[in-house]
Amino acid sequence: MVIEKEKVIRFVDRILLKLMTRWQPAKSMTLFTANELAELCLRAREMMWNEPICLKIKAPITVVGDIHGQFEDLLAMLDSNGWPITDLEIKEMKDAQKKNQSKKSKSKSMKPQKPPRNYLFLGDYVDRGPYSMEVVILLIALKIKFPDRIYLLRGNHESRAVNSHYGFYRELKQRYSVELYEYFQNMFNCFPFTAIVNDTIMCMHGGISSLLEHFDQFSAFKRPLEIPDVGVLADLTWADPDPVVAEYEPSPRGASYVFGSKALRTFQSRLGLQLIIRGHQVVDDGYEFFDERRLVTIFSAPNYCGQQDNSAAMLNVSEDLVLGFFIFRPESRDLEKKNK
Ligand SMILES: [Mn+2]
Repeated sequence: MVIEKEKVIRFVDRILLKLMTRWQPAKSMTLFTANELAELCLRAREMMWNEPICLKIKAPITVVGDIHGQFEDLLAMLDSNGWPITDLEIKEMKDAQKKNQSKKSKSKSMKPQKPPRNYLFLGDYVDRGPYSMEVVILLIALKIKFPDRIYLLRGNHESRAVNSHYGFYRELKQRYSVELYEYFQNMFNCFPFTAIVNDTIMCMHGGISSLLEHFDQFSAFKRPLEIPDVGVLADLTWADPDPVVAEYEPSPRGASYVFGSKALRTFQSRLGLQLIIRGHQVVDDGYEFFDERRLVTIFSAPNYCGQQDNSAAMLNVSEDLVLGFFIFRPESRDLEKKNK
């Protein structure tokens, strides 16, 4: 058992180190085999399946919105806002890999370490951008290594009905195989849908649900599952707030609802919540409040699809629930625009 556990740690470390230190677009097809990626998906699937569908977590936590395959932007944002892994741990991972090649190296501790940041991702890892696969494998490798430092929710794009059309299927088919796409799909079918931070902040990809009256309702859902067309799980992954609506109205997306401030206030008092954090919509500044700060949208793909001029944001929630926004706006793209 101990040997098996060691082997898994080395395996995940190898994948993490490649992504964090050696990945670049030109090398993106030389770093991983289909077998390794399939094994990574299986291990992450087991881990996600063991988590409840509604997570209970504690602040401090950084909440991240849609990434949509923009892997290089994700790396840059983690470099600035802080990784869920310390420099010392990275060094130890590197040393352990060298030991495997029977080289000795002494690890002497360096400067004082910044503590690692804990992360909650709100889904929509895949589709649209060029490197959906790297986004997912980085996040699940971190999850396997540090289950209590990183939490991954499911977005509406982590479903076959959507990602077979908007990029992920094509990316996997071209780069690896349809078989490997199925491993990712089977893993997504086990992801949790929502997280409650310190009993008062509810986080999800899309929005609230008129059908959710008590958190006990989640025990009725059995994974693995596809995202249903209607009901609580469809609302959590698809719904949007709408300032001109009071209660709930059918969504122009053709799935779930849009909800107004009256619906939001009823939902929050029923469940004892003070704030909703969700992603799912592009917002210019990377974050946008709704209804006197009862809800905030976070979007974490800057310059979305190369066509929008939005900043990206990550939301740092402190131990005593103070909100701080990390804003990311790639400078080079500002310059490119100025030059035009
Ligand atoms: Mn979405």
